[in-house]
Amino acid sequence: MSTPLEQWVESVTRMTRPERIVWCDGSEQEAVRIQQQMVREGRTLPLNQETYPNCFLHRSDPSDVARTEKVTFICTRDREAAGPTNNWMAPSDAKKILGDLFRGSMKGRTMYVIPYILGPAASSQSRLGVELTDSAYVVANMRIMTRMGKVALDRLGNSSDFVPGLHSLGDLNPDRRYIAHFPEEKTIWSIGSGYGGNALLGKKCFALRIASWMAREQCWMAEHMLILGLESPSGKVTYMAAAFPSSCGKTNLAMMVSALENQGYRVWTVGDDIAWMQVGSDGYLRAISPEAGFFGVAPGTNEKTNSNVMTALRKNSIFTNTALTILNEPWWEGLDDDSPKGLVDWQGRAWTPSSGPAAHPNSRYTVPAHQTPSISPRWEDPAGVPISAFIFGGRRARLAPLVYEAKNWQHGVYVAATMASETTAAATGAVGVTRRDPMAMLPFCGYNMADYFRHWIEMGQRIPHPPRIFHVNWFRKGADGKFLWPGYGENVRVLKWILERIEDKAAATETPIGLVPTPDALTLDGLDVSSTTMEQLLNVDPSEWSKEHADIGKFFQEFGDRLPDEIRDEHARLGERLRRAAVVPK
Ligand code: SAT
Ligand code: MN
Repeated sequence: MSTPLEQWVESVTRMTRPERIVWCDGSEQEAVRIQQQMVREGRTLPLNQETYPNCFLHRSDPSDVARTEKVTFICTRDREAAGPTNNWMAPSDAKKILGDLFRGSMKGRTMYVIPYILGPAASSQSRLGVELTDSAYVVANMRIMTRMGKVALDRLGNSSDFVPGLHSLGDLNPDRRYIAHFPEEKTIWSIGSGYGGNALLGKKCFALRIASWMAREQCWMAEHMLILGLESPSGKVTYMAAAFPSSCGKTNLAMMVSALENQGYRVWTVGDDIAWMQVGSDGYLRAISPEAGFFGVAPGTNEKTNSNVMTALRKNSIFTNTALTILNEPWWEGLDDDSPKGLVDWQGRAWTPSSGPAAHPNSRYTVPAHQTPSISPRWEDPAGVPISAFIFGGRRARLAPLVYEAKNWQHGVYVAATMASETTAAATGAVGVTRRDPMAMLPFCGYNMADYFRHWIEMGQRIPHPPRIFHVNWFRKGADGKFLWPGYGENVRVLKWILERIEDKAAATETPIGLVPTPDALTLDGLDVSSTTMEQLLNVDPSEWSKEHADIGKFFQEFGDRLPDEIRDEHARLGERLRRAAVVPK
């Protein structure tokens, strides 16, 4: 009798016709074989084995360098279940279109069977997936990003309780690229891309799109959030989870070297991208990171912005689409002040200053989490860590203050549902355009976002000790176009205020949008930011916010009647507060 997994592998084999099948066991010997295979295929190079032992540089196809949201589909029987913010296809149409592309797609290739666990191996919050892929690069990345191989197969046994994900490079033609999710069947089909979130099916496809659907069914939460612990001078660690759109500094925040370390404030990393949370027996929301590694943006990463990851990525790491120095080391813009001589760009061509960035703006490193000096001793705690605060944020050159607190859970859900950010290179499309990105989940929510808001409202009633909700903006600019806040390690000052709000120790002023720190509530000693700059950073301008309010109203119209009344009420209340603020002279 074959197991459900064996039966599925057999049916995919019949469709895709691989020349050979390799069941991944996760061993060291297997890792070496996969690396050799990648090098043979010609797109991967070993890096300097003295300074970057066991590290590789991979150059993806130049047309395949970021997630492609246009060809990412949620395939539910009822179109409304996917909602207005997702691309939708009927499951039968998707199976037909993608099935035609998958037919024979692995001829002459190896198909790898990758069983994996999302979350700590011993945690009941963890889930199983199996990815079938014809890409050795995907295997090498999944090995870092998940608990993969024998450990997963042992946990699975004869069970059918896993998320099957089928992936093939196809012919890498963007016209024949599709990433299709079947949440009702908990299945993923992806063809035509070998890059990041399109191809590592455990990441955004399962851990967010499929998991968000499962989480609604089973009363938990799958969120696009980093998880960090803030240690205070007493040694107590308070955990916070924070959502920002891709490429807005989640990894750097999660691994921050605190500017207040000499005062006893230190940051511990639990996860940098995704949080799975359920209500614990103690009444707190308990979070695990489903991932075992970090797939971070390389450009801008350096000793100052993230020294922890700089230490971590000196071994056992994969670099994708970075530049290469004559010393055979990876390089990217922002790594150091000058570009070294003799650089080769991300496409393998000799680089000159006139040829544009040497590293692709969305170039990445894949690094094992445990190599990070800031990794929390509890990062694999099977019970998860208790979350005391949610932090939402985006890139807003104007409008949003450095930090503010929502009045309560329901208002916090409104704040998160209305967040917006200027777009980055993490997805294909225009960069720098303001787009509304609720909970940073717009590209990752596997169902109708109006229902997702409802799920959030309902979770608030289920959590006896719900996290307090905050909004931050590290990216506000002055009239001269320069950032007002230094960011990075200095952001701990904002985390400290958040901690003190949780402990009822910090002062705040009520504004129409929420609670903003009083001028002296933030710890600013040792920081070179003038009081006028702080005023600008914390300023809430009712007339600008009135425009924002109108814009939010337009965004909500998309959801029609499905938008929860609670969100509608919060929107009306904000409008009312802004109107009052506009007529009352200061
Ligand atoms: O390409 S990924 O989705 O893995 C990274 C990102 O966009 O955040
Ligand atoms: Mn992300």
